[in-house]
Amino acid sequence: MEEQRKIFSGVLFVIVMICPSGFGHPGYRLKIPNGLNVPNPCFNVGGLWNGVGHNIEIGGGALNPFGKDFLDANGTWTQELCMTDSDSDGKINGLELGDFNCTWFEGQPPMGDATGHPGICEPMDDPKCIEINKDVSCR
Ligand SMILES: [Ca+2]
Repeated sequence: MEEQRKIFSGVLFVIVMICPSGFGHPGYRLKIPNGLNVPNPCFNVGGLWNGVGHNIEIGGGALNPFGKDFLDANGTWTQELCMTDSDSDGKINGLELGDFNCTWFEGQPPMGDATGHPGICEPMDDPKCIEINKDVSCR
């Protein structure tokens, strides 16, 4: 039993070491304005949404529309990505992430605070958002 526990711990350690992904890609979050401070749009949850490009808060799994657009932009905050409304809620990504003039670049403080989530249509109970957010998990 003790031996099994040691083997399990060892396997778990290896998995954790070789799979650093899944927790909101800290490196990617520094490549977008306010990437570490994107509000969680789920009602009655609060806090931050760390997996900014993903459908679940902790990241990993499927990409949300912003994650797909970010990938298409080769993981770079471009003028085009800033001007895009990835989640189709009527607010461009730059507005949601506090880069109101689309002038931010990596390493700079953003112009303002993030006002929304660029990959999740808000408000979430808006009829137009329900279909767009069908893969989003608020658990
Ligand atoms: Ca939007």
